[in-house]
Amino acid sequence: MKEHWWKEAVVYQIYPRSFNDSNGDGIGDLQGIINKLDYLKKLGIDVIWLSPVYQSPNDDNGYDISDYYDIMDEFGSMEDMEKLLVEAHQRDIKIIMDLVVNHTSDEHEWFEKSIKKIEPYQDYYIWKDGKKGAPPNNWGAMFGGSVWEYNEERNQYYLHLFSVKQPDLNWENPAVRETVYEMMKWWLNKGIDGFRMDVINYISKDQSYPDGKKEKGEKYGNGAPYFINGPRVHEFLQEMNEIVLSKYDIMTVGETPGVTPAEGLKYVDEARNELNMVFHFDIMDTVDVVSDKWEKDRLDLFKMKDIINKWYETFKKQGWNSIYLNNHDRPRMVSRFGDDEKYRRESAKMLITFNMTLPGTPYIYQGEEIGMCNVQFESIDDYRDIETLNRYQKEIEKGREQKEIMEEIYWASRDNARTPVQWDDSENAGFSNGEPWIKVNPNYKKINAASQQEDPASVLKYYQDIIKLRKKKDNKALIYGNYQPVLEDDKQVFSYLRKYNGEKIFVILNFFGYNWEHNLEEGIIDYNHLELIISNYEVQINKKDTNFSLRPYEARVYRVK
Ligand code: TEU
Ligand code: CA
Repeated sequence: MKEHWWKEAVVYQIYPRSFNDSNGDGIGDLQGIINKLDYLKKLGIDVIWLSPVYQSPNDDNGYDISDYYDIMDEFGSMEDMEKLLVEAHQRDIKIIMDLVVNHTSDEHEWFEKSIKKIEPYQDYYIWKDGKKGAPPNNWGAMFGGSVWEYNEERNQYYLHLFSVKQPDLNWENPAVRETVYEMMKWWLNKGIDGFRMDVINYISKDQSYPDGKKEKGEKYGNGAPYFINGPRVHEFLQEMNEIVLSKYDIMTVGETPGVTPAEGLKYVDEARNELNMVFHFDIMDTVDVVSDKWEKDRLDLFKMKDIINKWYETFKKQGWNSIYLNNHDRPRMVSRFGDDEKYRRESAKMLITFNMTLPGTPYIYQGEEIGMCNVQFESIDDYRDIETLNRYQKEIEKGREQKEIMEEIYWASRDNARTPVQWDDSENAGFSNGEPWIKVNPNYKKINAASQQEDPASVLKYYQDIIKLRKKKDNKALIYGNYQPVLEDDKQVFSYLRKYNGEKIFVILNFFGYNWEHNLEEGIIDYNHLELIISNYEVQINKKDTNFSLRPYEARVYRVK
């Protein structure tokens, strides 16, 4: 297997608005990130993925960009950005930026000129005539309503897969692609180390724009089959790779909702020259009822094992995966896959052990390293996320009980991940001296970075240790090793071997809040030659004891000698 720095890296995602506020306006900013670089260095991460910091009216917190060449006023200036790059690089931390080019903001100059048909912008977006006063087709948008918005001035409809303020760029137009590539080069020449590409598998649309299938009782049809992995997406990415990506030593990760392993491989197959890795959503979906993220499902470990197997088997020859258990769009990992009350510490540590020992590049989302949890605000007025607010409105209009809707929001709202990082137990969790743009999780007195820094039993300390462990030279099996499932038929325990050049590592994880006992069969694993290298519990191994037992959410990693 080819070795690359981005395969060995541990990535840390920063959602700048909620990370650290340096000037007391209640909004996280670039200087705030600079102030925490030493903390991140101590944590041991190699790469920061910076969610969008470009100029934006913030309809979708920066995922609606109005100027790719400028920094959002609230976050600071281009000088701050340059300083962040220098300061990070001095500490051997790389920075990848979010590339949001499926759409722009409707306040982008390109869109304003496109409305007026000013060249070369006339066909920068997807404009269509209505059908007898109705939109061009029946597709529903991700954040509610139709994907088509009528513009009076141009007397046409424009397509927006997300909010009305996020018009989709027309990738069929070569001038659009050229402009995007230019912009990417501009940032790479500034010294950034790569891109996370927002919904990059949505950029090519089926040019016939057929109606989508409608579920019973739904007002809109499903357009996804006509824009997910669309007809020209690989052609576009190969072009981007040839013109831009291949010219730099960078890392690229594409966000690709709805891809299967076979489709995913097309994006990352080394022979095809597109991207280094993608984010798939299969692991996320294990605890949601498929196709409806608002509905909770019980964790089925067989499903999870199956997913890990399939992606590994499909990718092992010439692909590379990325592993994450939460991000700015998904609720907190410990609340979703673990137990955020009784076993918060244990389950947070078990889950990061999983994340750090599976094949693929691991991603940590800010605050995860201290075991931050989901939040439950009593009033909808305390929520900020456009998806959550639109959804609430829509369900209220349907006549549903408010309490029921709030329960779903507690489970699935993106704001679960967007409350400010809990730095210490002072007011506003040390995030800001002013009033934060979104309320702090009230549990910050108990859960915060300061109190964990010195505590040997803390979640934070465990993260520091396991990152160190993953990067030790004699643990290369954790990075390049093959993956071999163990105890496949067990519904409570997730276990596997990683092997590389004679090194062998054995991982065993109890995914539930009760004990597990088992006789490890001879042959699967030679327990006389196990050397424990990390665990979230104090472990005493009786060498002769073949009866293996694990406590709630217990995680153990062994070197097999
Ligand atoms: O998310 C795209 C995406 O996959 C959405 O369907 C996502 O699951 C959404 O959050 C619904 O819950 C990306 C960004 O990560 C997200 O923050 C943006 O809002 C979106 O694109 C539009 O840019
Ligand atoms: Ca600020």
